Amino acid sequence: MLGLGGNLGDPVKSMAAALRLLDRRDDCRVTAVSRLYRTPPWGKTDQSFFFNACAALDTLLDPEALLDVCLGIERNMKRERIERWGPRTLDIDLLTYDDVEQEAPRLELPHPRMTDRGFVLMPLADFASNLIVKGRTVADWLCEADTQGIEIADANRDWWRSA
Ligand code: PH2
Ligand code: MG
Ligand code: MG
Repeated sequence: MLGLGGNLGDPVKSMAAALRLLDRRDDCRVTAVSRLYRTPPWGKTDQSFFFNACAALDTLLDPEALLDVCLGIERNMKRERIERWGPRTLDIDLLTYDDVEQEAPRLELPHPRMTDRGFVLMPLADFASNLIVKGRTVADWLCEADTQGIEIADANRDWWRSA
């Protein structure tokens, strides 16, 4: 599962382009995409609203190789890593990979903060509410998460094919 987000430039266009790039690869296929959400900034709150979405991927790549592909796409979208949790054109996070649990410094799985972020759990619940993460379903985690201010920006699941 992937989480996508951004709040600089045209984040919806960047997220859509990223999903299309992944889907076009021989070794990846996008199998589900959430609705598109507009979300208040989390962590560092003095920045613009974000757009967020999640996607499911079938891939032949192992987690680290998939991470490299995602970082390459972020770079192509001219993401500049200026400050932690700061503004970004495009952020692609690996949330889960099958049942892999690892604490590798480069890539921790499941994503360590996904279970308390409404902007991840809400889109993920669109297509994976029964997925078990750290012992509980996405729907269960979502019940306890702060989802205040999160709005649906596009309810059409195909938003990424044309944006
Ligand atoms: N990403 C962050 C920090 N804060 N807030 C929202 N609403 N959406 C994000 O994707 C996001 C954030 C760091 O990756
Ligand atoms: Mg992130
Ligand atoms: Mg990231």
